[in-house]
Amino acid sequence: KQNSSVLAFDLGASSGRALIGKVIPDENGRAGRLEITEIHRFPNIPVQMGNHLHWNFTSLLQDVKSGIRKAFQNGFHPQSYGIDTWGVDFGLIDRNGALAGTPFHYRDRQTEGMVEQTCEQVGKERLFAESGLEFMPFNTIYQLNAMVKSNSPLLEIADTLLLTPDLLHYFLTGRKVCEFTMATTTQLYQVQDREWNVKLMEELGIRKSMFLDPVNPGTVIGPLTSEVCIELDTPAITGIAVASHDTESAVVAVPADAEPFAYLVCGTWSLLGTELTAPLLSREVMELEFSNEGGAYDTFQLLKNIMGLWILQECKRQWDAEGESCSFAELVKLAEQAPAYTVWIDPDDLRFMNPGNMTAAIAEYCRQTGQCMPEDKGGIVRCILESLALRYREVVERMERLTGHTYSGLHMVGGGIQNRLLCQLTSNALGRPVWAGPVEASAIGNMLVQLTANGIISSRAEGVELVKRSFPIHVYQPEDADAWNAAYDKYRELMMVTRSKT
Ligand code: LFR
Repeated sequence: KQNSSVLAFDLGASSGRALIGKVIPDENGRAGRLEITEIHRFPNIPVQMGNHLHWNFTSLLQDVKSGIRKAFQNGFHPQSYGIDTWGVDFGLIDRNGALAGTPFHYRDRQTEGMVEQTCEQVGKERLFAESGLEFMPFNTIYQLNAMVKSNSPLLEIADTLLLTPDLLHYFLTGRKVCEFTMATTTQLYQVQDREWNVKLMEELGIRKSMFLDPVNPGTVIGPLTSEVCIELDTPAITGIAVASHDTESAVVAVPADAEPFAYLVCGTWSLLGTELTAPLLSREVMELEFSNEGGAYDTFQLLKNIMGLWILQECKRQWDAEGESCSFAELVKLAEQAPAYTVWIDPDDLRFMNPGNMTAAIAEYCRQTGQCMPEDKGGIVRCILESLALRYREVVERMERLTGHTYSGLHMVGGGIQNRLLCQLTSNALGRPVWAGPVEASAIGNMLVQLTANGIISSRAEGVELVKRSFPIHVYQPEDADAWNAAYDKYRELMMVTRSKT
């Protein structure tokens, strides 16, 4: 009997989780349903060390190990495991196989000013045309350029660069790989030719020998090392390189019927996009700030990175620290009662990237744009959620301009859809339905790629059908069309004035 369960690790910027996915056969013995069970959940808290913000990598590795152990302790026998995480970040391995330094967090300040400097060095248009990526300040290229410019000795001793999921796999299996979807988040990868951008690396003084040739999602990495098996007291299950960029794993689990479809992967970040077979590299794509990221099953994802629920998470963190702690559910309740259409921010204004004091950053934005800062928590949360919803509409309309398609609605997946007010406001702002679900999209997409690699399902389409049969979708229908259209016009005007100033 074939083993039809797999273990997925999905590491997000605020927490990580381990889930078992088990395929329940139908009466014909085919994959009928996917049953998921969470076996481990752990916080992911970055650490400020001196002047830099880092991931607590050793603790993340330990939690992944605990997840493997717990899977077996709970009576599951997964055949394989896969890991997906946020993009762009990496660890450096020295020639003895040890980790050199502690991986930087993408919100570390070392990249401030690096987009401008790098574009000056190598040319902005060229950088976009070759990488297909928007100029997010944290992209790997800017982190490495910052290290080059600060003469980081780590770069001298680095033998291999491993992106976060690959770094975790390395310490579990002893094998070094570079997974394709993560490689495309570095901005050092040439999407058209599908190879590392060696010339660009040379021009920036980044050593090409640190980069391994990418492997496709679904590639078997290898079994856990015997040391890890002894430590965990588990069998040597196989590590599989899934679509290890969390956004790409989430896309695999979007239960879409129609093609083409628009999706929003909703978590700390909001990734709004659509699926293509090849990258779109026109000037307009660059100007509208979209990216082409490599996806699973030979796709490219045309998507826009939107600041997302980070802004709310940071306000909450601050209120918690001030002793006024409130759950997300309570905050959303307050927002429901707060007055509508009063004040908005541009969620993608860079001042919201890592301001330390988020409510002060919002207040400052309001002051500079001639708006009144909301008076209470409910008002602030309302402002954030409405601003996101309006921004989503703006980005959907831009995407329609780029692709020439009209999307009949928006699929929302990821943890952020538990915020039902956000889903409803998004539907309202768009004037179209929102189909919300599944919540655990990244973990599910991670499982589907493993199940394909293990021969339990035979295609991506079969995976999508499995998702549709296994997880409920909540439909939101648009409300208050006139009020929202008026709000959108007002928002656009506000953005036009404020963006030209900032
Ligand atoms: C979402 C995500 C985004 C990426 C951001 C930073 O979790 O992976 O796709 O832009 O994190 O890496």
